[in-house]
Amino acid sequence: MRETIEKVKEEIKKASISTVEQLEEYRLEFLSKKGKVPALFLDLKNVPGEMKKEMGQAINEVKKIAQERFDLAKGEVQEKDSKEKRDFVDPGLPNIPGKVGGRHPISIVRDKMIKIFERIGFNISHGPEIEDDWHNFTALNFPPDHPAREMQDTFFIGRDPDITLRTHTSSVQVRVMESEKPPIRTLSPGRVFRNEAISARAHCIFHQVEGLYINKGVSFVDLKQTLYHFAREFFGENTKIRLRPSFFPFTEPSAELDVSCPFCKGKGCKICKGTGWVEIGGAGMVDPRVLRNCNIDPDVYSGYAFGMGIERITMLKYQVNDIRLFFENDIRFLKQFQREL
Ligand code: FA5
Repeated sequence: MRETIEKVKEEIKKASISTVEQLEEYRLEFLSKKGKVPALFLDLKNVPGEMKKEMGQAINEVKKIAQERFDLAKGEVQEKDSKEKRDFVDPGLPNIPGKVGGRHPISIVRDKMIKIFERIGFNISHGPEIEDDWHNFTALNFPPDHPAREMQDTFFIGRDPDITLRTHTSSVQVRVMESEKPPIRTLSPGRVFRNEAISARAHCIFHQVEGLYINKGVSFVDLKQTLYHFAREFFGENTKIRLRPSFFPFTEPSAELDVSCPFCKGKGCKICKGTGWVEIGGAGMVDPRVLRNCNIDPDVYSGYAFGMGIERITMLKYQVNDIRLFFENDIRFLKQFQREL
């Protein structure tokens, strides 16, 4: 009997249990009702009375070892098995369609605008978003302390009143005129900043597209024709434009640019507040003082400039009723433009 007990004990120790199947084989061989450990208990009845106690203890010891070995192996095997299941990749499974990002509506509209102007000979120029007073105001004929500066509430960088975040892309006009000789025909898209209360129609960060054409004999007719061309290309061929007299220190004469409402086709609706027209920007003939500030002789050259708000144009194009949606990056909003190019 003693030998049998020792033999079973050895077998228990040597049994290899590294898979779920081996664990089950082990359980059947040693612990199940017909297993080797319960069999030892059955054999106990054949042991002479005086040996029973000692043999009983030895068998209980084997049972304890067998159970401990089983519990330990069970933990290890189950952990290994679930890791294998987790790591398993079935190469035959169908592909999960990946999520592809789309372009932001402001970028889509900016690029549409660029394409329209590039086709009629405009090149693209850029300037810094952090500007000095000269390029943002003074060269553009805003005299120091002139109330016109308050038209565009300014963010200053630190305490230096000379360094600002540009309030409009007209600052790029100045940079281009300072560095290039006419003829100049350039478009400057970019981000601008104004210390304004945020509402559904206005933001403190927005985008503009500036246009500038300087040459000999440029007139208001050229300006009007260019804006008309843009409006028809962008909003559709039946679009009309309207230039309302206005004031900008850097253009003379100056005008606000309206397009016929793309929704009601000029009949009057909620979007255009019943007027049939919506404003998209400002424009005018470059003031001779601005040309002189940039070393261009106003007796030889003349030019026009215009500046349009990209957010406002995008809102009209896609019927977006709140400008804040462009900055919130809500995926449900942005997804709607995914198929646009
Ligand atoms: C200007 O910024 C002039 N620099 C435009 C210009 C350029 C006139 C060249 C003449 C010659 P204005 O402040 O009106 O003008 O802004 C132009 C356009 O920017 C507006 O028509 C509007 O479409 C947009 N815009 C202005 N303020 C905001 C704002 N807070 N949020 C969103 N869009 C705005």
